[in-house]
Amino acid sequence: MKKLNVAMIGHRFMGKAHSNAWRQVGRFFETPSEPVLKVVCGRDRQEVERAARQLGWEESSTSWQETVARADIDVVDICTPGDTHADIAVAAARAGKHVLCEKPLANTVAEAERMLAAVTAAGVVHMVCHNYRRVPAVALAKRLIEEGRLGRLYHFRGLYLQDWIVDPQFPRVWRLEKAKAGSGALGDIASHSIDLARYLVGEITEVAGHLQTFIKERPLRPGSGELAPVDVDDAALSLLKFEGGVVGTVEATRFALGRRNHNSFEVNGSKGSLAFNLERMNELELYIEEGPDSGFRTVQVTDARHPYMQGWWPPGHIIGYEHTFTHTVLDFMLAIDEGRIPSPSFEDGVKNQKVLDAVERAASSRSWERV
Ligand code: SOE
Repeated sequence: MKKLNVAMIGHRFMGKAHSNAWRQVGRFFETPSEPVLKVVCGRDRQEVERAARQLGWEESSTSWQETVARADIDVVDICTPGDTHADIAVAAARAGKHVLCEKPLANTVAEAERMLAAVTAAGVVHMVCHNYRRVPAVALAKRLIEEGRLGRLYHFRGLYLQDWIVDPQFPRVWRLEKAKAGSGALGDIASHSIDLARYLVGEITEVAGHLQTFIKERPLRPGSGELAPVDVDDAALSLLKFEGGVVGTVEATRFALGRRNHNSFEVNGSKGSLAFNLERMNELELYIEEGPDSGFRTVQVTDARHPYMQGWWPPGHIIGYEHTFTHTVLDFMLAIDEGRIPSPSFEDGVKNQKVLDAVERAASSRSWERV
């Protein structure tokens, strides 16, 4: 079987998730090639060597520039904070590598457009890792909507709630720095809800928004007395208008105590509704209007006929968060083999970034803004 040599830049939370996906994909799905975890890249030599050992990479490097230029690398997988995505992706594309990039695609619309231009000019395959599209229950929701089972769509309601920074003593990590992360809850988690909204319902044309920062200064390091400013949003609220008259909302916050990773949405149409919550990710709530006693029912999305489930276990044997990354790299590999661009592509990444940008503009103008 031919080999697909992967270089991964970054090795922390997302690096761990992506490494697992590259290692597992060929063991559960028929892949067109065999992924080789060739080299992992990070800034600190000791840490990247440790990561290579633990995550299963053949080699490690402290230079992403040298890594993306290597002749034996086919794919560059970007798992770094947002401020470095554009430079790495552009260099990788220029070197002729296919690029998989963590979300949000970039920190600004201009950077995202620069990345899209580079991958398009180079003719390489590109994809943004919005992994939640590839939860089987979410892919089933898409299938049901496309089949017209919900009828004409009226509403999308997205909630992405976390609580990991409620404590004011939680340090000012990179995700709370605009220069590194671009924005706060908006880019980190509302971007997932916006991607799901675009995937399931269609393009967003206009937004109203509000951004709130509850804790404006935090310890620079755990336990340190030195404070650093928080210049990103802790919570991001938006009203959305879609092409075709659907209306929606997205609320994203890291201050919803008790909600650890509550990524949920509901779609309402003229014939039915569906609802999903990542914390019960093997289930889809489905309501189809069938007369006076119709009610929501829970579909367990674990049968071989459900999206992606043919690769895993017998019905009822549930899957988890990490599987969504395995499905993502599977679809990326199939697209490389077939010479097509998968979704979400960098073009989707640019469109997502434009919605994030419009929410920021709307929050400061206090009025509706066009995307
Ligand atoms: C942290 O807020 C985070 O890991 C996000 O960065 C991910 O994109 C999301 O999937 C889970 O939460």
